[in-house]
Amino acid sequence: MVNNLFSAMRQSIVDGAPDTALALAQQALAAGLAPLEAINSGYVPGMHEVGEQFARAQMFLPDLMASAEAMRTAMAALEPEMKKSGSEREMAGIVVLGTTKGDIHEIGKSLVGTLLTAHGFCVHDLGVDVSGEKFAAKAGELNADIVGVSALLTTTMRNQRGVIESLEKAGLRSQVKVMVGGAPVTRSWAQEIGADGYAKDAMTAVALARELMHDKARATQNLSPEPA
Ligand code: HCB
Repeated sequence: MVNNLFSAMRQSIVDGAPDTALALAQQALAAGLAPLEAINSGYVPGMHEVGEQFARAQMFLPDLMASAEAMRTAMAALEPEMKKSGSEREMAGIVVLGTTKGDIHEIGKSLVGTLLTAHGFCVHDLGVDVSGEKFAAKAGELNADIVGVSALLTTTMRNQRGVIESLEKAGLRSQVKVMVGGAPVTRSWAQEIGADGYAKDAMTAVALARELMHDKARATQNLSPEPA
């Protein structure tokens, strides 16, 4: 039965049908299904299908936009449930998040933000089309622990390197960890540009953010003077 629900969710995204996507999200919540499972097993496969059809010219930009709208509607219904647990926990770290300059894809980045919040991180989402300078300015202002940079286009991936350079210029690189993600991004790309980590999806981003916080804590302990 749950597989039928996932398959209907997937189809609602392919059809670009926000009303159906919303009704299915509400059905999932009423049935006690974990929101992240609905997203990962229902809606995200729909997005992948849409991307493939777009690449084969079987779908066009307006279709892509309708699918994105359906995805946003479903996420808006599921997000409050996902965020609930975060408010009761100790703050896990400060994250500045955004999609890099020239890129307006926001769905994946926002999902990462929602899950980080749900796991106790304090997330400042700068939105989309964000310059390296803006990332660095906000990271400095908030004394951020982590900067998360999303890129969905092969042309905008290189701006992730620009964010790291902006952090270096602002003298913040040693205190701010950088994690990168987005469909075309890989672990080897992350290494090439000098990022501290790569996450393939939102749950991996949470695990990575925790790991980066441990690294930061270890580095601080090693720097603190020996007790007299
Ligand atoms: Co867009 N688009 N798009 N698009 N789009 C892609 C990305 C293509 C791959 C589709 C294709 O051709 N197969 C393609 C890019 C090809 C390439 O560069 N090699 C493409 C193109 C070409 C374009 C335009 C250029 C089309 C045009 O205008 N001709 C244009 C670019 C506009 C711009 O940015 N300047 C464009 C526009 C659009 C919209 C506006 C219609 C819409 C976005 C709407 C919105 O976000 N509000 C859109 C969409 C929806 C897509 C696809 C179909 C889905 C993206 C998505 O939301 N995926 C996408 C196809 C695809 O990616 N397979 C297609 C679902 C989320 C959950 O996954 O990968 O974004 P995610 O995020 C994951 C993961 O990567 C990781 O965690 C997330 C959650 O699990 N993660 C991070 C992401 N960021 C992270 C940061 C971290 O620190 C850590 C982890």
